[in-house]
Amino acid sequence: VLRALIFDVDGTLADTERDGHRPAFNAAFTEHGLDVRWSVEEYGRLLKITGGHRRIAADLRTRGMGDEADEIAQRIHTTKTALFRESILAGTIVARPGLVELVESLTAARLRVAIATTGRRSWVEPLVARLLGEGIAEVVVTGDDVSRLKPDPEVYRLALEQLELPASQAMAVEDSAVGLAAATAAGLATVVVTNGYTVAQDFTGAAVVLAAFADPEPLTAGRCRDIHR
Ligand code: XBP
Ligand code: MG
Repeated sequence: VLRALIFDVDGTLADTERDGHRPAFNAAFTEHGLDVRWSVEEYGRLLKITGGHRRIAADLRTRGMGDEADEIAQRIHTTKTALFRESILAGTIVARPGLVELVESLTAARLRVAIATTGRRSWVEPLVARLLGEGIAEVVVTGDDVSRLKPDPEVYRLALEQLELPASQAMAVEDSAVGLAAATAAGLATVVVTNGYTVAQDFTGAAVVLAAFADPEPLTAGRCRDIHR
């Protein structure tokens, strides 16, 4: 039986990569006096590297920076995290269409809701509270809580542990191939809801691949149970 849905955040709850992270990374580069600007195309490629700090460090290394890349990346990422948190508190990030209705359907059907993301807790918590409602996600596991980021399954294993459920009683909701790999390695069936950045990726092994939460028919608790069976 299905007891819980574990949601990814970036690209799944909202189009955060497009509307929030990329502009915040670019603003942080400027603030630190670096002549780096990630285009949509370039950022799409860089998304394979999970974790903002690792993403910056990898890019700085391809620009010829050596040992100092990690430390500079850390500083830029601290600025980026603060900027992104501010934009969340200002209300600039909105839920993907159909997400709020899905979550309402889940809580009405007494299905539990959890979060498993590689993002940082300082912005994840206010964003999740804002999009889903305060206290709706009973478990929130972030990049601060694990030592290995997706595609490693650690974040999903920790979420299951905190839910006190076996993988067979939960399902993941993801937007990317990296996230699908993490959830699958934790033993979870996975619903993939693609977005502009991920639509062309390979989702072999997903329980179902959808282009939207609400289109052509709404994803509901009942449909989640059918997919899980
Ligand atoms: C998202 C990430 C994160 C964000 C940036 O992956 O990899 O690193 O892009 O957030 P997923 P931070 O959707 O699989 O969780 O800067 O806080 O890392
Ligand atoms: Mg994602």
